Amino acid sequence: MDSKEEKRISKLLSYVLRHHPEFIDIKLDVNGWANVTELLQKLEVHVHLNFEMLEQVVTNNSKQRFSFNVDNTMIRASQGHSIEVDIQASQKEPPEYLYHGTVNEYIEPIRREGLQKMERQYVHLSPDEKTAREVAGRRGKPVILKIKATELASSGIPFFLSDNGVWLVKEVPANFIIF
Ligand code: HQG
Repeated sequence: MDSKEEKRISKLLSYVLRHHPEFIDIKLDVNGWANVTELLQKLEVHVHLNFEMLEQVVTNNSKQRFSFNVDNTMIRASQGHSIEVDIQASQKEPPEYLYHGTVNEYIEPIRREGLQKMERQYVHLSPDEKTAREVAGRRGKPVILKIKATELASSGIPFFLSDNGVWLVKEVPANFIIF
């Protein structure tokens, strides 16, 4: 399997495990886990995948988007869900600043309403500017916002850290953003 094929499978997994499990008629548990055997079976019409190939996709994934449970019988996306699942990300004190990469056209509404989770379950924040730049690059020319994370946490908003190092928060009011 080449990296192009890995990417295609990764995108399909993201689609199913974060947004549309019903696409292959699979159910995720409350914590977002899918049964691996069932997943492989039900993906069959879209892609021929065995466990070793799935493992390769999970291991090689640049952002470690997916993880297995301890005995490899279940798999889930580590973050990025739009469907309501409890990924049990650990609540953690953030560093003083975190970063969010966006694009110019969203700046005006973000100034008004702050950062909102939009279609997802959380606003995603990056630990460094470089990562934020990559996130924004999906949409266009990056605009990087600096978030006063410690201050926001002190105001009572909990911060969570996903298994793959993405900071998650329900919202960031505009007064905690350095534009
Ligand atoms: C923007 C990818 C208008 C926000 C990435 C963003 C990330 C607002 C977009 C992960 C707004 C939402 C998440 C407001 C926020 N008004 N626009 N009030 N508040 N926005 O995709 O952070 O590759 O849901 O700036 O790497 O871009 O899929 O969030 O541009 O980690 O694994 O609304 O997705 O990961 O877009 O990306 P998204 P995001 P994967």
